[in-house]
Amino acid sequence: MNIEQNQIEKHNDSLLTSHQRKLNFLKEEWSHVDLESVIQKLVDFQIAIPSWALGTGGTRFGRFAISGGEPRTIEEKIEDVGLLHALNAASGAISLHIPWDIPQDAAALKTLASSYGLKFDAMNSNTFQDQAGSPHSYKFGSLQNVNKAIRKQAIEHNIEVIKHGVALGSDALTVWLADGSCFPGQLNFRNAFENTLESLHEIYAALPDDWKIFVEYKAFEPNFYSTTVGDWGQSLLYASKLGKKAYTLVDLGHHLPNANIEQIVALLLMEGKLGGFHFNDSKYGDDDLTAGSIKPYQLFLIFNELVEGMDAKNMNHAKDMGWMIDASHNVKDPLEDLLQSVEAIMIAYAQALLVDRKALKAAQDNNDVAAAQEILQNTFRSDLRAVVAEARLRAGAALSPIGLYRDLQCRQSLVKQRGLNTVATGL
Ligand SMILES: [Mn+2]
Repeated sequence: MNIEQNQIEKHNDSLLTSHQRKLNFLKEEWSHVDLESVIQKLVDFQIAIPSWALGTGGTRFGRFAISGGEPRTIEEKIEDVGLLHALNAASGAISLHIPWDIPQDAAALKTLASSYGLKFDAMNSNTFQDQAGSPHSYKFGSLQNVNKAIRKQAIEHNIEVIKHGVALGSDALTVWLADGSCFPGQLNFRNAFENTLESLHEIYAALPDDWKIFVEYKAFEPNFYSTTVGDWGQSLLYASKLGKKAYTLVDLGHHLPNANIEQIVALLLMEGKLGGFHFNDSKYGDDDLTAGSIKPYQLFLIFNELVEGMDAKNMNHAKDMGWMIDASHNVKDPLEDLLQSVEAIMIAYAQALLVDRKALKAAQDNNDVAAAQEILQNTFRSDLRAVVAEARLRAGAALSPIGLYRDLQCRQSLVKQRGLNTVATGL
């Protein structure tokens, strides 16, 4: 379904007085900083939506269709991201997954996406499932496999994904491997690493010059004893050995419990090797919960390092990193959930932009621990929702994206259009 501009304006008009009151308060509170440049950075910041987050996710215990109206095709997935982008003006890209979303007519898809103001973000390959008709199984790994023919099949799949991406105007490939082992003795760690590196070299060689490859790591699951790209150190090893087009990708849910992700981010940025980011939140493991729903302070601390580290390298916050949500939902309307994730990310980003860096540096140089904490918590505890809403307003989107989504009965329209029992391709 399409949202008309006048529907957004009518919605915004109804909330404008209250919004302006909150914004004016913040303008006064933050009169010593350039709030305009913060708002502009928020307008520019875009977070890609993965095609697999638009339908109902599942667990290994089952999958409950919740809301109906799930997108059945890539075209409908693009339409859903277009709907999100119309509501929040911050979801201007879609990330496709092959083979769940094989494009039949790339030119037509590009036209459709740009009609919603969307670009194609990083392409995702899949060697963690066996595909119908494939001669070889990935049961014992893909790029790491002891069998060369299986490695070759996985390499060729990744090269195929690059080709699809080139046709769509994407410029990055994300490789996440389920490869690893479930029991001690199953694998020779060094051989698994070397096989994986050799396979990645072949994929790297097929990358166009202006492309990046992101090597995503994950501590455990589906393998439970070892993972062949298990942590940021292993990912950085691969990325460093591969070359300048290779980067590490941080997925917030892919760490062991209590890992200091903000420190990982700071050091990867220092090395110029942080290329992509997957947002989600978790309580216990790779829970794929809504960004900011469990640990909002951690999300802020991560953004604090992202902003500090990117500024130190003169990087463009909006363009020099692949930002994406990676989540999958079992109990919420996936579109409402994505709106909530984007909002949480924008708030954390806004808070990080407002950290008093000069004062923080002075506190650090003086070992003034209490002052350093005060500085960080001062912005974290400020309610910046009106600043984020102002960015949306200026970009022509809704002051309250979820409010408008519900007022316009978007889900009901999608159910009417697509039916109650549609199932999105993917997980
Ligand atoms: Mn991920």
